Amino acid sequence: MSDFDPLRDDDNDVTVQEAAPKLKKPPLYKVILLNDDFTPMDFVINLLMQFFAMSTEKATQVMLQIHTQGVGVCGTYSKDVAETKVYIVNEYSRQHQHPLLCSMEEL
Ligand code: TYC
Repeated sequence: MSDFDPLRDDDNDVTVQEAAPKLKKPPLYKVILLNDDFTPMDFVINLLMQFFAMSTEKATQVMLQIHTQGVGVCGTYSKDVAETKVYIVNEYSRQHQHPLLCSMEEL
């Protein structure tokens, strides 16, 4: 004879509530450019247009903001994309013998 009875309530009326799934949004990162005294303004403007898809006007505005404030934001991305942007911008600047520094910060 089988013990299995689908109608038997043998949990002593304990209700188990499932935990809500803990899904956190992945963090975002700001890619930033730092000012220096040597990198030409035109180089920075062209770099912002080429790697951050900015218009001439936007790139000029961001470059001037970095020039006057010391730092400026190029864009906000997932960690992988931000790391790649930082890498290619720093490589590109080194290839052109400019000391321009690109970095990233968690939002
Ligand atoms: N300060 C530089 C100059 O006067 C221009 C510059 C702007 C350099 C932005 C870096 O991230 C930078 N030529």
